[in-house]
This record gives sequence, C-alpha cells and structure tokens, in this order.
Amino acid sequence: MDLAELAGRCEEVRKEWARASAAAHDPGAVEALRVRFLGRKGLVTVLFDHLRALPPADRAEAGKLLNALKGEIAAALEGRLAAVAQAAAEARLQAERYDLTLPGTWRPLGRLHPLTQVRREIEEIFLRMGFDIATGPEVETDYYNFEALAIGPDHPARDDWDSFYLADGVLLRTHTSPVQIRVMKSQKPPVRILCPGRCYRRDNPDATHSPVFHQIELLWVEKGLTMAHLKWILEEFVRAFFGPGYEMRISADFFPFTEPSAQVHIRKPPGRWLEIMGAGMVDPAVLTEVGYDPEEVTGFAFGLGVERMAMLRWGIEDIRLFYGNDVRFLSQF
Ligand code: FA5
Repeated sequence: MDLAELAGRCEEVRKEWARASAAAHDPGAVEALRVRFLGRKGLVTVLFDHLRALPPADRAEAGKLLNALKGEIAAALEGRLAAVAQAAAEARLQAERYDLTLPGTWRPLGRLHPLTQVRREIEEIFLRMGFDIATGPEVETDYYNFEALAIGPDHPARDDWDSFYLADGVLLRTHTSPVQIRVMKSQKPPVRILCPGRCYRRDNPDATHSPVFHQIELLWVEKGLTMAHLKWILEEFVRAFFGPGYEMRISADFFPFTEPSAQVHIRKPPGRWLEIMGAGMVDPAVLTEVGYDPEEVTGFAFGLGVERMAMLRWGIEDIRLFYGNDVRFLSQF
C-alpha cells in the first residue's frame, strides 16, 4: 500500500465513522464504536500496521495522516459520549418531573381520642404533684364496690349506683372508688394515688350520662390532712386543667364513704354548671375497714368524670358524641 492508497483508506474510515457515529444513541453504542475504530483490531489501529511497509520517505507524512485521523475520532468519541450522557440525563429528568400544581394525596393521620387526651393530661397534673397511678379490675366484687365503702346490702345509696351484675356478688364496677380500698389494704399510709378507669351504670343515656364512662379517682391519706387541703388541691387542679375563665362551685353532698362529702360543679360563663365530681374526707369507718387508724391518719378522695371534663374543655353538649366513632367529630381534636 502506498501513501496515496493509505490516504484513501483514511478517507473511507472517516466516512464510515460519520455514518456509524450518527446512529449511536446510548453509552453502550458509543463504547462499541470505540472498540470498532480505536480498539486493538480497530479500523484506525490496523491502518498503523501499514506504516512499516511504506518507503521511509513517506512514513512521516503517513504517520501524520493516521495520527490526525486517530485524534479526530478520539475527540469525536468523547463528544459523542458526553452528548449521549446528557441526553440520557435529560430524558430521566423529563420522566421524573413533578407537577407541583397537582392536588396532593390526602393521608388521614390517626390521633388520640379526646377522652384519652384528657385522661393523660389529668394524670400528668397529679403526677407532677407527687401522686402515683393505681389501677383495679373492672369486674369487681360487691365487697370492694360497695361494702368496704360502707354501702351495706340494704343501704339506700345503692340506688345511686344501679349496677350491671355478672353473677351473685360480682358486678361491673360502678365507680373507681373500689381501687381506693384495694390500694389501702395493700400498703401502709401515707397513700397518694390516682386511679383512672372505666365504670358502668344502668343509667339511661342522655346528654350527660352514658352507661359506660370514665372516672379518675384521687386518694390522699396522711397525718393531718383536712378539708382545706382538699379545697386547695381542687383549686390547683381546676386552674391547671382549664386555665382562666372557668368557675368552680363546691357544695354539700352525701356519700356513705366520705364525711363530710361534697360535689364540685364547673362552668365556663355564661355556660351551664356541670357536675364533674364527688369528693370528701374519707369516712373513719372506711379507714378502719382497711386496717388504718383514723386517730392517726385522715384522708380525702374524689372521683371525677372524664367525659364531663372533656365536655367543659371543648364546649361539647352531648356526651354520646365521644362514643359515636364519627371521624368528622373525632378529627377535630
Ligand atoms: C361517685 O361515683 C363517687 N365514687 C365519687 C367519690 C369518690 C366521692 C371519692 C367521694 C370520694 P358520682 O356518682 O357522683 O360519685 O360520680 C362521680 C362523677 O362521675 C360525676 O360527677 C360525673 O362527672 C361522673 N359520672 C357519674 N355517672 C356518670 C354517667 N352515667 N355518665 C358520665 N359521667 C358520669
């Protein structure tokens, strides 16, 4: 092969490059081009083998031609690779483009039931004051629910707690006061506890009564406690839970297990008064029943209705809303 022939071959390879490279649209195809033209047996590489056969005078010229071709194709390859990579990146961007004007997907979030929120908040207030949480069974015996609380079998106050009996002497507890008895029987004074729990009564459902509801019982037994301490705790509690703008009214009441006894009403003026709890000084007969000495220690207790607290907090007129499982209602809390 002489110089002119080699130059002709260079031209052919150049044309072939132009044709082949125009058809390479992805990185794989560009790599195949590189192998085909510049690889060990590539179209350009094999032309270099002809150098040795040329007359020495032509070699420099031929070398120039070949190196120019090689450099040209190497540079074009690089450009081609960059172009292909950029096209691929652009295609990906197009495919992943977000339309920010589309409406979002609504994901409903779960939340705590308003009664759970209120219970937890009340627990926190009293935990800060140094009370411990205590619990007891919802299925109770007549002894803990009534008798130990000085409500004998024929006591007229039984009418206040119309009960669901499961068997003779076994019932669904009507209040959380039996937990007081269980705790006092199991530990010595001082006692400072809070007992949240579910209660059951054969009350006709209305705006403020539900057959299943929640109470939180508080009991503090120690040397030297008086009604003044109870009043102080109540005022602190109402302030902590409701904040300003609420009024509290304490009036006389009767419970067989407290003496004196009181009931507490709350209202947010100009709203109606709502009874939230029964309270009082633990009756000496109850202290004696659990093995405490009423000459040594005194105590006070209250049992408050969790639903009533929630109704006052949010201005809810009907207790049954808490049990309707209507998401439109529940999602507001
Ligand atoms: C009692 O149950 C007493 N054990 C409270 C007590 C404890 C007094 C310790 C003294 C010492 P009463 O029946 O009043 O008391 O209920 C207390 C509170 O529970 C009521 O003020 C009310 O807020 C709530 N409650 C009672 N019955 C229902 C009901 N059916 N639905 C919703 N809340 C109720």
